[in-house]
Amino acid sequence: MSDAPYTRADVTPQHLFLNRRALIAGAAALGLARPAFAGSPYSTDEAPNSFEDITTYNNYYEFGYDKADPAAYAGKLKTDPWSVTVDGLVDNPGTYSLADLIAGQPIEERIYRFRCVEAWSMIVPWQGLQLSGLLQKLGVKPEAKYVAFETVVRPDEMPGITGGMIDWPYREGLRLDEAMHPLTILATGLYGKPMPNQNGAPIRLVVPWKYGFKSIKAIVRISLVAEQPVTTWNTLAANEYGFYANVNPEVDHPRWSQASERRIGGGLFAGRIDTLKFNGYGDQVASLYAGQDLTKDY
Ligand SMILES: Nc1nc2c(c(=O)[nH]1)N[C@H]1C(S)=C(S)[C@@H](COP(=O)(O)O)O[C@H]1N2
Ligand SMILES: [Mo]
Repeated sequence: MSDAPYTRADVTPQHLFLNRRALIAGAAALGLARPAFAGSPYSTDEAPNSFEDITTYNNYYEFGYDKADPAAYAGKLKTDPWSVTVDGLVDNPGTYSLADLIAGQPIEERIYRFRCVEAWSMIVPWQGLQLSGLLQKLGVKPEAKYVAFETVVRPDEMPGITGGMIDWPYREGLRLDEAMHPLTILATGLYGKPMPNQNGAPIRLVVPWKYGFKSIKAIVRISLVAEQPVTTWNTLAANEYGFYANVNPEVDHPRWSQASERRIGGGLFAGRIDTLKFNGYGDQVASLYAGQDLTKDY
């Protein structure tokens, strides 16, 4: 496995970044190994943030509220062995080892924009599997309308768990059509490496058209349910964090504008950039919300 296409990204300022295809072609011309994962039509051509940016500026409140806390403390989390319980309205419920759970599901690279509700963003080269394939394998019953997820709770390994305002586990959920959308992945790594603990090892959700808080980390439970599930940020402040949480520059957070965002790692020449509706994935996902008022279903 080679990290060749990324080595340059790690050291090259974004404004000088050669496009990815040129880098891959360049690597091939130099006789370097080909990248481990084939490109995907779902990936953006934008320059990925550096591995450093992606793994040192994190939100993962189980390890503390500061952006640097997850990188400092998440190493304590034991991610192997790992099992995931699948329950609810599903043909094949059970507690699966991670390997058994994802067996047979193709792992692809997906380079996605990632936009936090706090108005910062990054470009992340994930690798993972489409949630749709896993749900098909598990057999979703017709009565199921939503998918609910839970993060592991291990107070001994997660110093942020004690005290604080959150009723652990961290919980998230998607409507079934959102979960089945091909852009929705369960990510098992980034930059061609296993998922760093601070980014949600060993398996986390990534839903690129939604605010980052929907992309729940360190998943240990996947439940197929009939009703809209209770989710962490929506429970904490429903007027600030909706269940849908689609990236939307037209609907401000009550305490700040969502019209623009700060691209992390942009360096000297970076200013704020405009936030795109559905984080730029509108062509693919806007039809999921036809007929919904997104100022109410924020
Ligand atoms: N379990 C858990 N998952 C979580 C969070 C968290 O605090 N706990 N934070 C969310 C938020 S607010 C964001 S922006 C992303 C950050 O992902 P990253 O650290 O990989 O960039 O994770 C999301 N998933
Ligand atoms: Mo976030």
